[in-house]
Amino acid sequence: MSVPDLPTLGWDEGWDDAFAPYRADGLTPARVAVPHRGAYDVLADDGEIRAQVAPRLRREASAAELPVVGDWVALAADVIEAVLPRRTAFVRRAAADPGTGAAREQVVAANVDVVFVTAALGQDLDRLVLERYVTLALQSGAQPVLLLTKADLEEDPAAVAADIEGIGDAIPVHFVSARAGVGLEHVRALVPPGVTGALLGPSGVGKSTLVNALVGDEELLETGGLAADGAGRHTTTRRQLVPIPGGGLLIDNPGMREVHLWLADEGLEAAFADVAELAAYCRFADCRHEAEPGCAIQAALEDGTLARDRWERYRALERELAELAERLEKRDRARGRRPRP
Ligand SMILES: Nc1nc2c(ncn2[C@@H]2O[C@H](COP(=O)(O)OP(=O)(O)OP(=O)(O)O)[C@@H](O)[C@H]2O)c(=O)[nH]1
Ligand SMILES: [Mg+2]
Ligand SMILES: [Zn+2]
Repeated sequence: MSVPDLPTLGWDEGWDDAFAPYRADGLTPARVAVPHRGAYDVLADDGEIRAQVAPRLRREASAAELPVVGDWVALAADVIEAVLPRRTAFVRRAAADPGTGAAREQVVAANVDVVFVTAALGQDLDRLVLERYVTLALQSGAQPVLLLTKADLEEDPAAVAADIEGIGDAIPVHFVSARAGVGLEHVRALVPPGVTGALLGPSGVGKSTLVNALVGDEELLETGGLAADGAGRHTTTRRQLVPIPGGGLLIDNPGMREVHLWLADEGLEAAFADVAELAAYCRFADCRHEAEPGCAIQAALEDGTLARDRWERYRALERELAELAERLEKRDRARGRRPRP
């Protein structure tokens, strides 16, 4: 793989400013492309390097501060001495620390500009799941785009488009087929040189196949078929940043099953900004939006300002988040009681 120059990798004046102190120390910038166990493939001005984290950084950094795919790092030869502050980050909620009980966060990808929320056509789309992914994308700070794959399997794209209208407050929607070579230009246009995109979505929707099509190498990333029962299996097992010839970068992710684990309240509010705004007008600050007098949500449902199915989806997500929080809390309590080694 030929390594693009730093600007194509996303380096700009802002990064340059952030890097000034490291440059003064004689360090050079590089971008993390593939995290391995105990090592990282990083892309630098002079090519791809297998780098290690400096023992001092490993000692002093919290888990969330260690390099992840997409991070800009400061290198001394093949040693990562520092991670530049992230512009955007996908944060995954992990189980709380059994010792302190503090909530732990795991950053899985950094400095992503555009998140392609992917779903496959030719089967029913699950609005709720798509909304979850969009919520997650918003939460990371990246711009979400809905990417409907396997367009060659869909007879009525217009009906599908109508079906998913309004998800996440009107984010862009594109249809692609890696197999038929359709719609690839939309992805290319959204990921020009210097821009980083990430593909997010369930297993088997064709994320890796799409990256291969954009790179023009069918064998670059491993792709797989769905199991006969349609359950899908994970073909991709690690995150990886791939330069697109003539364009920017795409991060291929393993398909995610437990999307809900990634959700946080702020993401929910961002995806349902209209609901949050309405709720601010309820007479009681702790309004449950059921039968309270002066409930702005109920009023909006009655006069049609708020669609009932949108409200129901919001409620379902909210319930799910509450259940998740409860489950995590229970698990953490159970772990907290276990004697520590
Ligand atoms: N009909 C059709 N099939 C496709 C298309 N793109 C991918 N596929 C097929 O879908 C299956 C899954 O593709 P992958 O690219 O491995 O899917 P993935 O999203 O990367 O899956 P994970 O790595 O498990 O998350 C493969 O059998 C592909 O050949 C397409 O545009 N049309
Ligand atoms: Mg894959
Ligand atoms: Zn209310």
